[in-house]
Amino acid sequence: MTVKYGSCNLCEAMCGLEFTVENNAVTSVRGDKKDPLSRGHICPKALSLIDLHEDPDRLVKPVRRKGTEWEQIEWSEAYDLVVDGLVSTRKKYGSNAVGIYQGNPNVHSLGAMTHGIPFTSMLRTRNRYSATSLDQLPHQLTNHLLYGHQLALPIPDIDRTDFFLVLGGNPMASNGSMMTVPDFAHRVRDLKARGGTLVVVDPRKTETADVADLHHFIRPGTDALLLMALINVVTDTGNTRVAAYVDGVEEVARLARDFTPESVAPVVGISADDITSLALRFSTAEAAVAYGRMGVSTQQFGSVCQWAIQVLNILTGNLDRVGGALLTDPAIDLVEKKIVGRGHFDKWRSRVRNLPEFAGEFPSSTLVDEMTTPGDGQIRAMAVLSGNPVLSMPGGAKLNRAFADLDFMVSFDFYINETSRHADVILPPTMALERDHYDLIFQTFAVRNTAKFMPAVVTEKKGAKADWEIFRDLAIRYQAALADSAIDRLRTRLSPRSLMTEARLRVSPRRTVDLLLRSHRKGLSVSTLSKSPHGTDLGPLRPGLPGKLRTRNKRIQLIQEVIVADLPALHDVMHGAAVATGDELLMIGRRHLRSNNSWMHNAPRLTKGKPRHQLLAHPDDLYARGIEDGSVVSVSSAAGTVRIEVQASDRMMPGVVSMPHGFGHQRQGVELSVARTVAGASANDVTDPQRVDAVTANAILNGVPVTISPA
Ligand SMILES: Nc1nc2c(c(=O)[nH]1)N[C@H]1C(S)=C(S)[C@@H](COP(=O)(O)OP(=O)(O)OC[C@H]3O[C@@H](n4cnc5c(=O)[nH]c(N)nc54)[C@H](O)[C@@H]3O)O[C@H]1N2
Ligand SMILES: Nc1nc2c(c(=O)[nH]1)N[C@H]1C(S)=C(S)[C@@H](COP(=O)(O)OP(=O)(O)OC[C@H]3O[C@@H](n4cnc5c(=O)[nH]c(N)nc54)[C@H](O)[C@@H]3O)O[C@H]1N2
Ligand code: SF4
Ligand SMILES: [Mo]
Repeated sequence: MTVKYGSCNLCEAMCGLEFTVENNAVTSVRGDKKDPLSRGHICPKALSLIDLHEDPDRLVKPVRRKGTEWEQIEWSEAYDLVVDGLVSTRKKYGSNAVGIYQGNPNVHSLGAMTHGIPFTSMLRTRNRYSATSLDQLPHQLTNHLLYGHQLALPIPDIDRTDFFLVLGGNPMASNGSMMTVPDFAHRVRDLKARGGTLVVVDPRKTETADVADLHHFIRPGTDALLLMALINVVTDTGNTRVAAYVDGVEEVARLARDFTPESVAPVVGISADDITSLALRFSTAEAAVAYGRMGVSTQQFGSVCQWAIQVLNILTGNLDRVGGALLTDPAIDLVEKKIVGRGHFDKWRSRVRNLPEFAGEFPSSTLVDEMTTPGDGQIRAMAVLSGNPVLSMPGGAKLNRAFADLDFMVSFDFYINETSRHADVILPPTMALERDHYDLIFQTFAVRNTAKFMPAVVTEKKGAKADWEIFRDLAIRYQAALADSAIDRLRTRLSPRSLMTEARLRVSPRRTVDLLLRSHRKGLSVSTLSKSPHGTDLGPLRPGLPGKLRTRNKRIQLIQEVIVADLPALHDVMHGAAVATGDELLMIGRRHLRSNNSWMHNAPRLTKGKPRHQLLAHPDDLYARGIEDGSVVSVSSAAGTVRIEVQASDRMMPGVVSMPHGFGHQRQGVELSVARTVAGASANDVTDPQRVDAVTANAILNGVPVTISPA
């Protein structure tokens, strides 16, 4: 028996783990008390890493679909099929005919970061989609506009703040997002012990609201009005302390002038007095920070919300302040060292709906259009990398049909899920415990600077391959297959460019991390980090502006035309443009500690106990519709209808219902290897791909008008 240390990669919290390993099998998982960031915290999902490793349904070798049957094949045969499918589509219809979706787990896998990106770049398609536009795109655009880099995200200094305002996030369940914060509960306890305050704004009284000092219900989709009113009070009362490198303060005050607490109150559902008091408490606190997550990003005014949150922090002098919001100093600094580009916006537009790209990706809400609308540039083949768009994207039912109609499809996944079941070939990588890990992305968003390299905890199952090996092998074959003749192939292979690419692809993720560490910080390497298996503490967040700004003039311009252009629509909402009418309710989403997006529903440790998929609704809303608690209801929107059990909950704001996403595995009676036993419907059969954030076209997953009736 040996004890090994590492980190969990299932969510953004990066909890340190202690594993007991016997005969190449993990027998127990505990929180690592010596991890400088997570300090022993874990959640139930960490234990399910064992379930995942042992799961008999998990694919270890590639499979090929024959109608509705699956046949296990060798890696080389699988590669040939995939390369042939992708290359022949490209040669026949052009490179944009191949679409790519990169799902959430990509950012949690080192190999996908180091080797997946070079592979997908090789496909040279503009039809790139990812979870970004179902999630944090408004954050990335705001970072890009205000701070000059899509990943330059100021992180709440939760360990030292006096006043923490959380809008549309539920870190008690999600363990933080765009803010890596393991052990949120203890950090809040410490905040309160030093006399600090946590305020939560959410249409549901969440687990985070339960530990807050104050919770305000808000009508879904109206946070931008609340934020503009907060800015209104702050500028009106002169409670500002603005840094010398900020431009546009007066214009912001002018833009906020109409959005008085009194004008927005009836629409947002928070009284004018409460709004004023919130603004005053926020702006007079020694250090305060506003933070907004899924609930305010994936809604009608997602971009205005994320911009306004930054503006509020900036105007009150809380950007770059200890206890405010600070840019991080990760050991591998993706921003400073330009490993990730600064991003670009609206350089080109999508074919069917004319929607803007961001950083080379189109909004996921239009993937279904690009797949189903005939014409030059229509997507005929898809590569889905660790994702499940049929359950994760608005318009899931239509997407389901669109995937079935493709000429070719490959999924990189270790499960046959609702999406990969349409693939011609599924390429399964090894899972978390079997591969080296260094968190390139979430170190950038963490509430404390730390670094950890985790060597694989167990050796991989026989015949399995790590994701980076799969991308390497495919990329090398793909490059060769693009050539038209044998002589051409030889010439391509021997060209300096492809030799270089090939050499780069052959460098393992471990070696890549080592090179990056060495070139970034004196004294750091994989070998030095390995000497501190619990992780290396690099200290609390530090101020560093304007030096850390990536804007060209090293200043922050608050007034951004693309954002300001959406304010007239916000005015209309304030002046009565219907948020919901008549019998309509507004549907929002939620997450649960024991559930992880669209997967892990077959991990016995997680799925046992009470069901968690139900539609939550206020008892008065059920009573008014003659619906009984526990009965099955139809939930309908302009986009579709599902049937789901309803649960009465006085923790819901009246007029609002909540349905978690990632359920609805039993589609059309198909046998999948995931979650045969978990009930529920897919929220994304109800969300509408036609309704998007006007600025970025980010998906609207919260504040979806629905009607419900007894089924
Ligand atoms: N209605 C609604 N829809 C939503 C959301 C919402 O709140 N409401 N949330 C959105 C958000 S924030 C996100 S991030 C997306 C998530 O949605 P997706 O991007 O589709 O990601 P997951 O649901 O996490 O799908 C993960 C798939 O990746 C596989 N996988 C896991 N680990 C690995 C790995 O290491 N390698 C490979 N190759 N595969 C792996 C799993 O088996 C699973 O099939 O959903 C979005 N959709
Ligand atoms: N256990 C668990 N943890 C996870 C995940 C998971 O699936 N399970 N997924 C991970 C991923 S991919 C992500 S992106 C993060 C998300 O992390 P969070 O954003 O913290 O998680 P959510 O539960 O989606 O919280 C969104 C909150 O917004 C509220 N809300 C909805 N509409 C509105 C609105 O209009 N205004 C306001 N103010 N609030 C609103 C909802 O009620 C909900 O409480 O979690 C990550 N962590
Ligand atoms: S909170 Fe849970 S899932 Fe997230 S990293 Fe920690 S143990 Fe893993
Ligand atoms: Mo996400």
